[in-house]
Amino acid sequence: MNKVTKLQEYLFDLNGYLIIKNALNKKEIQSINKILDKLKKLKNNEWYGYAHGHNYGTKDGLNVQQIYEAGKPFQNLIDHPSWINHMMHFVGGKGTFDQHHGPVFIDENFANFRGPGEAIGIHSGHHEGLQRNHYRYQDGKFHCSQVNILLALNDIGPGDGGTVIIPSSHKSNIEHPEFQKNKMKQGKLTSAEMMTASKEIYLNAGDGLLFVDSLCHGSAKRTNNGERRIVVFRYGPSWGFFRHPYRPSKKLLSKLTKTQRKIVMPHEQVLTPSTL
Ligand SMILES: O=C(O)CCC(=O)C(=O)O
Ligand SMILES: [Fe+2]
Repeated sequence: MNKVTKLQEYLFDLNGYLIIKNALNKKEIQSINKILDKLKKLKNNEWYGYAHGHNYGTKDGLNVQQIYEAGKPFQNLIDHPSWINHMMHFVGGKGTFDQHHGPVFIDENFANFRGPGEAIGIHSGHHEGLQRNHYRYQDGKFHCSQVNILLALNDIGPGDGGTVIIPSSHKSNIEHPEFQKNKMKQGKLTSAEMMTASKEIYLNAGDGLLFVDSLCHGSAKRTNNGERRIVVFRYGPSWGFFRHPYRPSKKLLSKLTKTQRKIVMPHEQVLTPSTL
């Protein structure tokens, strides 16, 4: 399992993100892409087993929610050795209440396909003060509410619609003046890549962008032909709850290791017998 280095701790605190090179090896990328070749045919609101085609109604491409239901290559991502230690470290709470029912919890996991002309508008930032995605460091420990791993399944370079971040905005107190919320609402996206101080992240297939969700981020508009493929897993404390009304299926739960089960469903329901 990859350990968190002192330099990674420093950079994550400073910038709000890290890049994990070769988080997935060639074999893993291949087996994931083989399944994604089938899933890309899904339409919004169509099911593939327990995985669900989904879209926010903007031009941000197709999401396949509950991607951990789509086969073993995705199940393996739940506690993948390239980043699981980082998630436990940055979500924090080790040995406390926060980890009473499990090391961390995945509240959303999906694949995303994005084609020409598509992008996701810029969102988040510390100025919003949201509990769900906040960044906190106190007394030598991290306590983040949501840390994401965004995995590139093909190379993401200029024109491919890469993720755009505003480094260090997980600590910013002021909304970016170029953040045009109203335009976003109208479906006219602020071009994240045009914003002052933004950085477009280029990744090779298999690299992972690990970031605290309060970092202001979005993506560049894809101008190249073809598609961008990513998978995102979001981790938070075990007491968190699912973002969407999806739950892991019994079939999936029966296949997972004990640790994986706790990460996708920290509690097994306790049924109190009736005393009547
Ligand atoms: O599609 C992207 O590059 C960004 C995805 C995103 O906003 C997220 O994972 O929170
Ligand atoms: Fe996001």
